[in-house]
Amino acid sequence: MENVSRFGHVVMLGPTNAGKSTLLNRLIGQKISIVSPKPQTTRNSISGIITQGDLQAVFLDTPGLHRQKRGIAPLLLRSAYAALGQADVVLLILDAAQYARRLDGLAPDLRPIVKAVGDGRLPVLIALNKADVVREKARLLPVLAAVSEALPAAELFPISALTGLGVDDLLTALMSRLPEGAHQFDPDEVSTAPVRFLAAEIVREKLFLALGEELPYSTAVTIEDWDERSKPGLTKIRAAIHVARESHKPMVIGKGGERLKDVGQKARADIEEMLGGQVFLELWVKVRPDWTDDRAFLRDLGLGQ
Ligand SMILES: Nc1nc2c(ncn2[C@@H]2O[C@H](COP(=O)(O)OP(=O)(O)OP(=O)(O)O)[C@@H](O)[C@H]2O)c(=O)[nH]1
Ligand SMILES: [Mg+2]
Repeated sequence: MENVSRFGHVVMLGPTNAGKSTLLNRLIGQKISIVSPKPQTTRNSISGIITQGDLQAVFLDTPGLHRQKRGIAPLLLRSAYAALGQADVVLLILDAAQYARRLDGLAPDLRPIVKAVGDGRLPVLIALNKADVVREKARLLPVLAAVSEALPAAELFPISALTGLGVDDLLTALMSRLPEGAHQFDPDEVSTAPVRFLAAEIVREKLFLALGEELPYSTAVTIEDWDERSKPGLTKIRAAIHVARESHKPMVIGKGGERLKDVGQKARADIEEMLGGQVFLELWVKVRPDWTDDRAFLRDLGLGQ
């Protein structure tokens, strides 16, 4: 055990869908950040706090680096790079399985990252995630070689955020890179995000999983009402699902309201687990035309200035 107190921010950066949020949840040991197989799931920087004796780290899960120019993608990109301003340690997460199949996808993904963190100012650790899917481990070698050529000072860790493989070693290495400093949170705190925000995120996750390819990107969720007082042990939550067009509304609601009901049931179960109590969750769908261009609303969502 070290005697010196260490504290710092670990910024998790990487291409979209690499498994950043899955890794954050694995590190914290509970679900804080939402996960889906679709790209651009994470929209805000989500914090998770880990305290191990004299060591305390705030992990910031960021929106994936995505080259798309449409919709809110550029905002998400800006927010990911903005998080770097707070970094004491950088954790890059790459989908090793994807590159093991096609190394040619690696260079364009790495270029902006090298530009942002390759100056050697901050310690950089790289998690080559999804190692569980790479059956022939030899396939990882060219990926390792390419990454260490691009970022020679970085330390590499093949891991699986899904199975936990290699994650303990990665965490030990990350915590040992923290600068000296006083802890800023109670040891039992797991996130700086308010539970209301996390609840809205849970609803958004269920929507991402329930909806097709395009629609998730034009939905947003806000908490309209949160009542813990009217009945002890019960939290009544009213959440609005914002869609960009009238025609999206029936798609979210589904035939006979089935889809919305399903989203609501799944979200309620997760929110109950998070709050450790009973939840009554009411969802309603609101049309907010072209909200992805509405700066004031984006600000309310914590996106953009
Ligand atoms: N097989 C496997 N799948 C993984 C692993 N880590 C994450 N995934 C899957 O990869 C998909 C994307 O995971 P996320 O954690 O949402 O990825 P992300 O990097 O946060 O993505 P964005 O928020 O969209 O940038 C999900 O379907 C995860 O279940 C892993 O180690 N192995
Ligand atoms: Mg994510």
